[in-house]
Amino acid sequence: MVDHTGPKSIEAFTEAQKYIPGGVNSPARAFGAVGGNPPVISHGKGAHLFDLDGREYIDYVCSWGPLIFGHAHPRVVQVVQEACTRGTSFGAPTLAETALARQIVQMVPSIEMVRMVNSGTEATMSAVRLARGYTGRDKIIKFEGCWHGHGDSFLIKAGSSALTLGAPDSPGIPQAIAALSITVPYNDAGAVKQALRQNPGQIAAIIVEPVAGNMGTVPPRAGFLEQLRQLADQDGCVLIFDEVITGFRLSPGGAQEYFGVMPDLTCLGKIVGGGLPVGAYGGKRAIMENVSPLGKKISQAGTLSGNPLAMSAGLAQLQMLTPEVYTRLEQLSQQLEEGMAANLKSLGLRYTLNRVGSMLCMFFTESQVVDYPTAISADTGCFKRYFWELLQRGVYMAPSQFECLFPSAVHSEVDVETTLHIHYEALKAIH
Ligand code: KE4
Repeated sequence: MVDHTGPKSIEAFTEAQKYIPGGVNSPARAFGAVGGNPPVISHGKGAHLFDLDGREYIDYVCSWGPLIFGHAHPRVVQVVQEACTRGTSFGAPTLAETALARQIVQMVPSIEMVRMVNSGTEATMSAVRLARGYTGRDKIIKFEGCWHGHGDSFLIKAGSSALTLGAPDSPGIPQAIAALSITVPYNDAGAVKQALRQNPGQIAAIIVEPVAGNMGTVPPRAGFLEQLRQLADQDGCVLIFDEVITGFRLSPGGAQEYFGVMPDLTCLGKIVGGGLPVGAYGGKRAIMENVSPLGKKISQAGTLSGNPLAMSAGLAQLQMLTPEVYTRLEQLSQQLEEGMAANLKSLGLRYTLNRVGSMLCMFFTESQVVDYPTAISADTGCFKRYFWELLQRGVYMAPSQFECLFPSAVHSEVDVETTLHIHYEALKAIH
């Protein structure tokens, strides 16, 4: 693999590594899975990114999902600039946080009350603590291949058999905490039923990505989400939808509106912040009214939670999400999927393409990808070569086989046509 990254990026990344572990503030950006040096970005505009060496890319990472209207959208820039002039943070109530909370409650069908935090990780950590405090139970059920951020309870891999209690998936996670997380296969409601039966009255919550976006794109099987709803009702545990990716992306009301299945709690991030640091968790009033300072006073706090700049960016972005935007997103995403399928066919390749709305992923495997084992059957060596062929031709996607492509509402027809041409050339170059 030849490292095509320009000299200014390499110099800057080398400097970054002197002060920041791995030169990055999140390991996903370190290019570990694809090798080489990441381009260091100078700026973005619309659907395009520009690196320090002046190279231009069509961007399908879009900051890992938040930028559904692309980079530096004029409306978002304007409201943040205006908010800045009134002060950047107060640590006191402001109209901006009520406005965003109201917008979320109006858009996300199951959310009656919502609390702002600063990241998706904070949202999922807080939602699990709330479920534990509300039910008085300690264990959680999560799914193999789903990512809920870096909270201790989530960095747990499936035990020896899928139903045994978890083992830490990172140093620094005490076994005592790992033992409280049960990891089962995605799309396997039977395994959930068995785990609930083996832990009667002990499960506080089932937490799931309603469409998995962290093992590539993996849709829920027909009926899977409905079965989780039934099982949670029968058991009395809390059903948490981690909609950090799917929220506001699949529809104004996220996956829960798209599939018509209502969780008890929802975790949000990414799009809700308009590119600034925002997470949120919300749901049934009866549950949320136990978040400190109310009811059982279940703790969650944060100096910059509800920050007025972030609130203004998030509100501006959500208010632009009209039905026409989703029509356009669907058109662009369908065009991408169909074009990629046509390229595969003309090259005699049979790789798997999964798509739900504007979340899509091409897996370097011919198997159907329905869960973690089938996702990791993909040839990551092939992906690595494909990734660099795309990047050097000007298409910027996540440096991992196990992420999604995120088209935005501002990708143009020309962007899509150019992408499909480059997709064809990249596949041809590696076969
Ligand atoms: P953050 O703490 O990164 O804002 O959100 C954590 C999180 C929670 N839930 C889901 C479904 C998520 O996808 C994420 C974060 N996603 C990753 C990659 N898909 C962000 C990239 C990164 O970690 O840098």
